Amino acid sequence: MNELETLKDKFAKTSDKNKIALIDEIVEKGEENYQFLRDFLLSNPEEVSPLKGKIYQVLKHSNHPENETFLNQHFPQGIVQLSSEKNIDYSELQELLIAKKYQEADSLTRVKLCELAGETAIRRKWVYFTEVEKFPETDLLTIDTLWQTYSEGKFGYQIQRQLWLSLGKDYTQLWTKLKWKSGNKWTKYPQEFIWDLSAPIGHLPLSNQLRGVRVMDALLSHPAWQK
Ligand code: MD9
Repeated sequence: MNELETLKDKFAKTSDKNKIALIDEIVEKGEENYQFLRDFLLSNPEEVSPLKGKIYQVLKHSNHPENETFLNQHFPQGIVQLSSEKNIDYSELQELLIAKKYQEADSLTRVKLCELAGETAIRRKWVYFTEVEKFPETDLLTIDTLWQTYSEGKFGYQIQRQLWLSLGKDYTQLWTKLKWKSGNKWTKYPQEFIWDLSAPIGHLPLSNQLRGVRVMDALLSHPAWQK
C-alpha cells in the first residue's frame, strides 16, 4: 500500500472523531483526493454528521472549481436540512457556520430565538423562559444540528445539555466548564469569549445570564432533546 492508501485505510477503520483529524492530511496528499471527500459526502444521504460538516467546509474553502460545481449541484445551501415549523429561514445561520464565523452565528442564533418566540420578543430583543418552553422541537433541532455539524461536534445546546447532565444539573460547575465564568468572575461579552474551535466544548452558543438561569434551563430541559 502506498502512503495515501494507508491513510484511507486508517480513515475507514477509525471513529468519526479521528476521521475528522485525518481530513486535512488527506487533502495535503494531493488534489485528486477531493474526489474521495466528495464521494463521502454523497454516501448515506439521509445522514448528517460533524464529519460531513467538516468535509463540506474543507471543500467549500478549497478554491477548487470542481468542488464548487459539486457543492452547487448537490448541496447549494449546505448539508443540513433547514426544517422550521414557523417558516423561519435558517440559511444565513448555515452560511455563517459553514464559514466558521462563530461570533456572528452566535448573535444570529439569539435573533432566531426571538423570531421563534414572536413579535414581542423581537421588539424586546431577548426571550422569556416561558416562550422557550413553547419552541417547536423541529426548529430547536435544526439550530442545534447546524451548530453541531459545522463545529466538529463541539458546539450546540445538546453538547451543553450533556455536560450539564454529567454535572448533576449543577449550573455553577457548568459555567466553569463552559468558560462562561472563571473563579467568581463572569466572562465579559463579547471580548472575553472564544470565537473559534479552540474554545472549550459547549462554549457556544451563549445564553446571557444577566436575567438569571431560567432561559438556559428551559433550553437544556426542552423536550426536543429527549429522543
Ligand atoms: C454567557 C451574570 C451573549 C449588562 C449579549 C446579549 C444580546 O442579546 C448588556 C445588556 C444586555 O441586556 C450578551 C451575551 C452575554 N451577555 C450579554 C452572555 C453572557 C453569558 C453569561 C453572562 N452573559 C452573564 C452575565 C451576568 C451579568 C451580565 N452577563 C450582564 C450583561 C449585560 C449585558 C450583557 N450581559 C450582554 Mg452577559 O444585553 O446581544
